[in-house]
Amino acid sequence: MTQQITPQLRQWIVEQAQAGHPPESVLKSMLASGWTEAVAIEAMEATLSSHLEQGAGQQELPPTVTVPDAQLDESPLYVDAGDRTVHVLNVMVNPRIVVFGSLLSDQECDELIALARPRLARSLTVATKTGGEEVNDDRTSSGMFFTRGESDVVRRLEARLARLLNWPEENGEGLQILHYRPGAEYKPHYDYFDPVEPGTPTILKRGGQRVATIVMYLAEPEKGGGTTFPDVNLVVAPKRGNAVFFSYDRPHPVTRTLHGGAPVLAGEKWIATKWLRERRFE
Ligand code: PD2
Ligand code: ZN
Repeated sequence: MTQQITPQLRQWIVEQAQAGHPPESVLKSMLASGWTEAVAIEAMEATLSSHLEQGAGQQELPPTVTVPDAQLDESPLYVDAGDRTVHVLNVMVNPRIVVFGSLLSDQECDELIALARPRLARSLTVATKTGGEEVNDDRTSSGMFFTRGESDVVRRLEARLARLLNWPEENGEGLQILHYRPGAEYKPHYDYFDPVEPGTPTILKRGGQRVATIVMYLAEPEKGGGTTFPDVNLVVAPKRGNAVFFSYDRPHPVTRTLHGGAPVLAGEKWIATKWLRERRFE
């Protein structure tokens, strides 16, 4: 039986490319749904080249910007972050994802949790339609924000992050603390603000786009609760004191920075997240 390249299949292939999925993963999905390899490759080549010829592929990507990063050029095992030597555990180039070890001491983790606990409320996410905030079923944690420089431990950590990631402290949003109980999760999302959403221009007035995220693990669950990067099949284990850093140089899925917090299966997970903006965050 020959396999037909239908208009629906062509449309699906174009959508996958537009969503930033690399050809290998599109091919893998097609093989998994029963397409023979030769037909799948031909369908992808024919569809994407004719799509490009029609000019539809000329859709402009947002321009790239400079992003924070640690100085890892000489593949160091440790980085001097001013008041603390931070361990480099894993480094991925594209997408840029770095796992750091021992970024925080146990005492700092405990202090942040103790300061946050009485101020927790059900987590809100930015309402992209309006630029305000809303409760969202994709995010079943509870959390709070510290203001920048609010206490000794917060100031110390902010200075350490600025030095580690070579990015001004003032470009950081206030530190956010999140608490996940068993069953709580954060479904995969991008941290940048979607340029096509109507609320985005308002959000950008406070310091431009988000360009990087660092998620720091303050208390580890017994099972589950890893930070997932579905586009690259990566799960970062939520080990206390460690952190995962990732950057995105344009607000677009081509950055492959889709990420989520997997459901906590046992125990409790506490994290601190710092989002870094292009410019001073007011
Ligand atoms: O808790 C996490 O692992 C997680 C996952 C995705 C945190 C965030 N996003 C975030 O704070 O942006
Ligand atoms: Zn996130």
